[in-house]
Amino acid sequence: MSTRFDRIVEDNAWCPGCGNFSILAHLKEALDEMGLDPLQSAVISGIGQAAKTPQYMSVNMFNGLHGRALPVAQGLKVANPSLMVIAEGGDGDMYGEGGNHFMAAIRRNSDIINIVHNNMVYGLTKGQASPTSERGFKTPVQTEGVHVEPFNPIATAISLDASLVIRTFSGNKEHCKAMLKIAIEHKGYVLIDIFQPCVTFNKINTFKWFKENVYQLPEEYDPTDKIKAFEKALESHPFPIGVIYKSPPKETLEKILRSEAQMDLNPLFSHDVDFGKLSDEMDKYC
Ligand SMILES: Cc1ncc(C[n+]2csc(CCOP(=O)(O)OP(=O)(O)O)c2C)c(N)n1
Ligand code: SF4
Ligand SMILES: [Mg+2]
Repeated sequence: MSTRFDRIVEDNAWCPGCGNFSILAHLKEALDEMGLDPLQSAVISGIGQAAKTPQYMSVNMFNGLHGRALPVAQGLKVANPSLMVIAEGGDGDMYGEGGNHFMAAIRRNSDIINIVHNNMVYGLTKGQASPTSERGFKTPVQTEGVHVEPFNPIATAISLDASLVIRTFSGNKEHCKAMLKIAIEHKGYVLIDIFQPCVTFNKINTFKWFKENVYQLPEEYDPTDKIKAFEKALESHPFPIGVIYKSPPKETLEKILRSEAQMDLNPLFSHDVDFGKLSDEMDKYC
């Protein structure tokens, strides 16, 4: 299916069969079907295989340092709240190198969508353990297997009262697209952790493994019940997928900062500039 977010790319660096292809396709279709304008959308990423996603889309993009997508995405949203802003990357990028930014972004509640391709491994650097690698996972570096329990992003996000917390699986097109649409629609910070097989460096958590180790939350599940959400976050093998937690409504970072500065939510470039005042200010530094 073609979308307005498609970009013709001669060289795609992903391995054939990688789950990243599905996430890219689901995201482009979700954005297109929701009528979003590529010129009014931005995808910000760091480093890694997942972080290459915006390079394969027709969209405003910024590809920065490893683990540093979230601060850029939040700054962009504050400067131009009319943009739809996505911060996208892998489990290493967002939960490891960018772990501090992950926690800060949840607390700040900027209206951004934080998409994490969770393949439980460092793909780009050839298969070392990531924060979400399971205990016992053997790699060329962790030759005797990972010694610690995996980081739980869902429980962490709930504990910090994230505005919306979602988990889905790249191999379930219908579910993944539906969850991406809910995430895009939501006002406030959204974590959408997407299980994604890395066919080259993770021979344990394969497409088949994920399929057998996830189950969909039933329709009657209430994501506003924080205690129940915590219980769900702690479940594993199988892992629940769906909207796991939704916080009570709260103000976004950009709204708070703009109201403190007595500014509306229009982009900075559309504000009138008082050049006389600006000139007076500049003169102070001469
Ligand atoms: C500060 C810093 N540390 C380490 C690296 C090396 N590095 C690049 S990508 C990567 C791992 C990426 O893993 P993940 O974010 O899970 O993405 P994937 O490739 O699995 O999609 C690492 C360790 C780096 N570029 N910068
Ligand atoms: S190394 Fe893994 S994550 Fe990276 S492109 Fe290949 S299959 Fe995908
Ligand atoms: Mg990874």
